[in-house]
Formats: sequence, structure tokens, C-alpha cells
Amino acid sequence: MCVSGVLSLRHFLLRTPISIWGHLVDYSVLMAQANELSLRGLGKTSPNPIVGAIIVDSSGAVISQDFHDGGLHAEAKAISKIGEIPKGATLITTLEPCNHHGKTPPCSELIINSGIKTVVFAVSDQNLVAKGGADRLRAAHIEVISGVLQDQVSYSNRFWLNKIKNNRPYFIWKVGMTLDGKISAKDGNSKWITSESSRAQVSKLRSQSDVILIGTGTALADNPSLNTKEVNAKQPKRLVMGNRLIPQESNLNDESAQTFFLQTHDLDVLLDFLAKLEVNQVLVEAGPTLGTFLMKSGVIDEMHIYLSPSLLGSGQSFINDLGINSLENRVMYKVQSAEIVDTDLKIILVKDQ
Ligand code: AOF
Ligand code: ZN
Repeated sequence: MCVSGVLSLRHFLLRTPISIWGHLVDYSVLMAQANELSLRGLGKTSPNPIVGAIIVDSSGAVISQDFHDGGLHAEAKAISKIGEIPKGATLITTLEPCNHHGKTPPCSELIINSGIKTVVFAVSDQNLVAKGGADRLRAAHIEVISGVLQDQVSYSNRFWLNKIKNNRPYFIWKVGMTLDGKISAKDGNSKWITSESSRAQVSKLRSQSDVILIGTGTALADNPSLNTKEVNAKQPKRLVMGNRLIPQESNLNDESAQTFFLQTHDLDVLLDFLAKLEVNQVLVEAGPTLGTFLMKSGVIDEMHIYLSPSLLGSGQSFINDLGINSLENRVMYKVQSAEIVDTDLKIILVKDQ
């Protein structure tokens, strides 16, 4: 079969509504809902993945749904919400149900005992200790459908998936800058280059982050709190890297969130420290010194650029010399999305592997 034939067959299998007891259920729509649900766990589940789970009855009506927030697994929460699972029910979950006794018993076992007839999932569990749930379900004569909206759900879970693959957290560098890449004017003023709506988005991103990383330069220049203003949100941990001392009275020493000071310029020391914190993702809000260092080290997996339609011509650039002399050696990113936010342009860039 030719490549396009394979693609169209895959498209057919993943997109075509499937008949259950004579009713049509489009699993991609339900999976998109489970994916949305899973995103509510962002920033709360490390070292675990984000997971959303929906249970539908034999007519396709949603009878339960929940997401993982660091406690019970999503499937277990969704199952425990309904007393008795009706005959012919289907579980739609973003991640393959686990197969291990960890903090909780295996979800595969729970699903088998619940009487659920069909399990639909998007992404296979890559975690060596937990994988194998699909095989166990099939062995128990449960119908298992995998790969539904796999790309979309993998993107949502890219922090956890990348951590398993690369053995380090996923780094997002967020920068607000002018059209000519400046983050502050010649007089040192950096407040406020981007719009209030852009800053509100960053506040939300902080609430979905595990750790905010800055250098001592930014800590001393801006005295930031790095808090999120989202209501009822968990404050991310704060990590300051570099050798300079930060005054005791600085906002980073307030009680609002845990702060760690890492007196090093060594990437391995940073990665070891992050491994101990067991985080999946790091939001870098650093200036050019630390940002350039991380970029040169090759760990910036994604950038969130808030571009203000303004020019300074002089002032501080967001990045320093990367030691690249030719176009073929430039660091490439791929545009994941571009969106107008109030008066700014927000561009999300992911590493072009
Ligand atoms: C979750 N939430 O909803 C699902 C997970 O440490 P444990 O016992 O909670 O197990 C974590 C592993 O379980 C995790 O890495 C993943 O492989 C699997 N599934 N984990 O935290 C969930 N379904
Ligand atoms: Zn589980």
C-alpha cells in the first residue's frame, strides 16, 4: 500500500464514528473533550502525566468524567464517581491505563472489575514500570482502541513524554520583546513592553508550570515575585540560578512560594537539582545571560514570544551571541501557533528536531 493509502486508512480508522449498539459514537470528539479535561491538571501532576478520562454509556451519553490532579489516577476517579457501571460502557482516556501497583492499584485491574466493555485511549504509556495496561485489558476480553487523537494528546502531554525520553524536564522560555528583540530600553526600563492581556496569559502559564527559572541578574534587576495571579491556583516553585547573592528582603524570599537558590553556572548541576524536584516542566523567565546559556546548551524546547509592535533600536536584546557564524548552523524552531493578544503577537515555537 502506498504511503497516502496508509495515511488515509489511519484517518478513516481514527475519525470515522463507530457504531455501538446501533448508535454512532465519534471517539475523536470525546477524546478532544478528555484532552481538554486533562489540561486542568497542568502544573499539578509532576512527576506524573496529565490525564483526562470520560465514561459513556451504551447510548454514547457521558455518565462520568474526571482528570488527574496529582492524587488518584483519572480513570479511577471517573469510575469511582458512578456507583455501578452500566452494561456496555466505554472509557475514553487520554493515556493507556496503567498496569502497576504504584501509589494506587493498577487502573487496568479496576477497569476489568468495573465491567467496562471498551477502552479508547490516545497515547501509550511510555513509563516502563506502568506500561502494559492495554494488553492486560485485551487479555480480559475488553475491546481496546488506541491512537485516537494521538498527536494532539501527545502535544498536551509533551512535558511528561519528553521527560521520559530525554530524562530531563521540558523547558519553555517566555520572552516579551519589541519587534527588534529588545527586552528593556537604554535607560534600563523594562516595564511594560507587552500588553496587560499578554501579561495575564503569562500569569496563567505560571499557574500551569512546575518551576519558574530565572538568573540572579533578573532577580536583582526586577525584584520579581514570579507569582501567578490566577484565583485558587497553586504557586509554582521559584528557582534562581547564578552566583550573586539576593537580598533577604527581595520578593523572592516572601512566603508566597518555595524558592531555591542554585549557586552554579553548570547545566548538569541544574538538571540534577531539577531531577530531585521531580518536575516535568520549567518555565524560563530569564534575561539574556541565562537564556543564552540555556539556548547554547540545547535545552530550550519551546519559546513563547510576546512581540510588541514597537521598536527601540537600542537597549537590551533578549539573547546574546550564540557563537553561530553561518546560516546553516542557526538554531531552528517551528511555529506551533501564532495569535494576536490585544496589541501583541504571541508566537509559540517548538524545537525543530
Ligand atoms: C497518573 N495519573 O491518571 C494515570 C497515570 O506514581 P503512580 O502510582 O501514581 O503512577 C504513575 C504512573 O501511572 C504514571 O507515570 C503513568 O505511567 C501511569 N498512569 N498516572 O499519575 C493517571 N493514568
Ligand atoms: Zn492508573
